[in-house]
Amino acid sequence: MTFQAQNVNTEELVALDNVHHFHPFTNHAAMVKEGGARVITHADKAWLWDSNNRKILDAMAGLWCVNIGYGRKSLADAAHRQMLDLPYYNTFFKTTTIPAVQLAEKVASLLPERFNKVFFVNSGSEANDTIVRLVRHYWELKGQPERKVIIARHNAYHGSTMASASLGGMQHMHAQGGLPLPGIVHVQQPYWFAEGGDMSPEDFGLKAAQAVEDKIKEMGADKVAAVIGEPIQGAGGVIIPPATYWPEVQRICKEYGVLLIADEVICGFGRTGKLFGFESLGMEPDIVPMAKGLSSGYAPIGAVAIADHIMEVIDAADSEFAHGFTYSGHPMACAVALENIRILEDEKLVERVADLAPYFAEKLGSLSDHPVVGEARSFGLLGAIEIVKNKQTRERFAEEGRAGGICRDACLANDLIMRACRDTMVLSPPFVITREEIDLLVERARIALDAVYDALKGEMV
Ligand code: PXG
Repeated sequence: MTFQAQNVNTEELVALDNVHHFHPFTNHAAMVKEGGARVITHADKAWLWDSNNRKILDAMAGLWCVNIGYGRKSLADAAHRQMLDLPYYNTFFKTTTIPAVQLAEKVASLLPERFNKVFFVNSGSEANDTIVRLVRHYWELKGQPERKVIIARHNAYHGSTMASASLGGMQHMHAQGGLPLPGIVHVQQPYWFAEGGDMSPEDFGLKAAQAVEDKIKEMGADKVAAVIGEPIQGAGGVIIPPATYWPEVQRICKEYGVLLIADEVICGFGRTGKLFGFESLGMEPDIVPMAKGLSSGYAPIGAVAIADHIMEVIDAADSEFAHGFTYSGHPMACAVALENIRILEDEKLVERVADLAPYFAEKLGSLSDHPVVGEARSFGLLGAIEIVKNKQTRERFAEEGRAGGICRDACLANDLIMRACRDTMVLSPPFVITREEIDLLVERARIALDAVYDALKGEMV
């Protein structure tokens, strides 16, 4: 395959990267000691190439985002055309642009009827920051300014900015920068494999939902603004809640008049086999943040869809929402997102996910017989493999993350990208992955699990 940056001097690039490039979520000293970063040069469909010309199966679709697969020329063409016509103009001060209008209308048309307004941002983090300000502003306008508390879940991921990392339930993130912000509280996650003990998944789902009601009562129902959750937690380890969970949380939110926010940054645009995760999991959200799948990662863009009953309060107050970004509704990013959605629809890629899901589940499930696998689960094209020391008791290996790290490194050595969330391996392949590529993925995953077994079997007695 040809690509623009031919003849890469890998050594020189890596040396410069080590000196000048501060990577996100990276232990730099350790990365440099191990020889530095891998240089990814080009990609096609579900495959990446690095500067040493290794061809790698990307079972993570980048970072859960390149849903339509790499190498789509029409998205590059859409960006090119838009940048020639109008590379930038803002959407503040009563101006708009053609792609921003078209994308707002398109996104609204994909959502249930009650959603007609879309606020544009540049990332999932910005979408969730926007929501913290929006829901508090909404309750102030509604004459209930004391409703400030937002309930989130432990081990959730909602982004990396101050407000979105506060909504997230990652302790190692809260430990840096004095988080969470006041008024953001966390409750038990619906993670049956890790926390369900002897309960049936259905009973455990109800128990985890009860934690939301308990927290509402503890904080005072008149103090709670909203509950936020990913329909399926992604970065937490592809945690698929029991079927009882979201309908019960939904019922509780309705009972106490609390807004429900479905973070669709990973699940949105087809990953669960329906357009949005809330449709698959039985939620009826009032606000929907989205990003990644909106443009399949081809351009940085996110959005927040807001239900009519919230907009009515904002409009009736005749007040300005004092919030926005230079690049809210960026014309190039909107044009790319529109072309991405056209491809999703024309190639019926959401239907393809639904169609592939049973095959993916069956193949992934075939790994459950492996001695270090406690569970292999999936929903749509989201998958997880739980690495354990004891299959019966679900006990983990010592030093959280060590077994996962061994597995991830063994995958890479074998040209497969599968991410480790502590000791849970996670998968989120592009929607264009083929059945043969799923077979290969599972074959390579098994080899990596063998490597974990070889390294740690001495601890399994
Ligand atoms: N919500 C969810 C559900 C996410 O998964 C965000 C919000 C934040 O989006 P931005 O665009 O600000 O990154 C995310 C992002 C990982 C990983 O290691 C996951 C994400 C981002 C980076 C790394 O799994 N999810």
